[in-house]
Amino acid sequence: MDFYSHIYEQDTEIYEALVGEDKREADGLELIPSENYVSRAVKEAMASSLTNKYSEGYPGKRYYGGQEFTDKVEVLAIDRAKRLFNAVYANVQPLGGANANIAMYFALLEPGDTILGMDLSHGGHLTHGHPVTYLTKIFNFVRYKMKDIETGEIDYDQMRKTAKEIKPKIVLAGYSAYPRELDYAKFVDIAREVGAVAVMDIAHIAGLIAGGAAKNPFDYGFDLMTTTTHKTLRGPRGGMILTRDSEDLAKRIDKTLFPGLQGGPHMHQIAAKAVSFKEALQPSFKTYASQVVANAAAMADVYKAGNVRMITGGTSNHLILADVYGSLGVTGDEAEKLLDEAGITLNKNMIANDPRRPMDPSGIRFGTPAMTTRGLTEADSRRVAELMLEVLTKKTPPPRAKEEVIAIARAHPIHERF
Ligand code: DSN
Repeated sequence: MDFYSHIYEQDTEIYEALVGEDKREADGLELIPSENYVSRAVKEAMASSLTNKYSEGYPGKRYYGGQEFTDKVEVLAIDRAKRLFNAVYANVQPLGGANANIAMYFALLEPGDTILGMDLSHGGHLTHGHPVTYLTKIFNFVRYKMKDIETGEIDYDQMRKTAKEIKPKIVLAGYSAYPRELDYAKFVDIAREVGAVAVMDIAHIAGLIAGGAAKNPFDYGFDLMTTTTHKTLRGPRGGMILTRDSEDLAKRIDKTLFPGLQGGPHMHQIAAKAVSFKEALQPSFKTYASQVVANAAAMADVYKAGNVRMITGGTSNHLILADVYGSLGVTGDEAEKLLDEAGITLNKNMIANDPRRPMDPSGIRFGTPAMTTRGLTEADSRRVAELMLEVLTKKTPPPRAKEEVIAIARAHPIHERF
């Protein structure tokens, strides 16, 4: 436990919590689709001296001295991000995905302007206009939905009709609980027809895009993308904004983020982003990204064979949304707790048109980014899915389920590969 030797000396309570979390991660199977395991190199950058430094501004234009190394770090992060996503501009300072989306709205809109985004209950994100967010006090969000929950097809005709009526300034694609690819060309067509900026929130699938296992929305004409860096992209917790070709948009984003919204950038986090982007530029990351998708498909096969309803009928990306209440009579909350007891972590989730409540919905959401990092393949993924269904069907996790989970986890150490 060398990594924590100083914490051990001076703060036993935090030391115990850190060691406990390390053990939980090592011995459990992490299926929350927005989580991953960073490399040791990314962790080292997060723990570096750059956490001490204030660097308000941007490379070459800072408000504080001593920026010789911070500038180097931020320029490298920006260059690598641009290469990963074929972008002309990247701002790597957003502290998280929500911050990136908030900056994007303030850069592109005036108060009262309208955004057309995906409904949360159909897969969208809180920051895409859910009424509980303060964003809805400032901007006018109108939401689109799926036409067919069983296939995941978006109602593009209705979207076009709505867009013509409400004249949004932003047509927003992207999601946090949608298992299919979107028809990007249709989004861009609709945005162009009404003079809106086409924005895609790629937070969940950034790693799949970077690794070539999902389409790049920039190839279809999207103007701007926001993302987190810690999900499929496997970097540190954080956010980022990218543009395809507009210098003007880029300048507006820079100014809005700082000094408009944030203070000093977290330079240790930016160094860690740079390290993870270099990892994602390697050929091995392509193998990783396609394995994430193959593993999710293998799990969906088992759910399908077990007659468990999946929203959109399965998956084309890294995540699955299963209607466990409708199919197995166990609520999302019960399922989350039962699986937790067996050492499998995932999250309860509302499904489209859910008759239940957010704290105890009908669904569970799970995915493969973290377990694929550990080296699990399709056969392991099928076995994990079978174990999940066994636990959910019996409604009491048999002790051997937890033993098997621990055995699978220990056979695939988190940092064996990098
Ligand atoms: N919390 C993230 C997720 O789990 O998808 C989104 O913000």
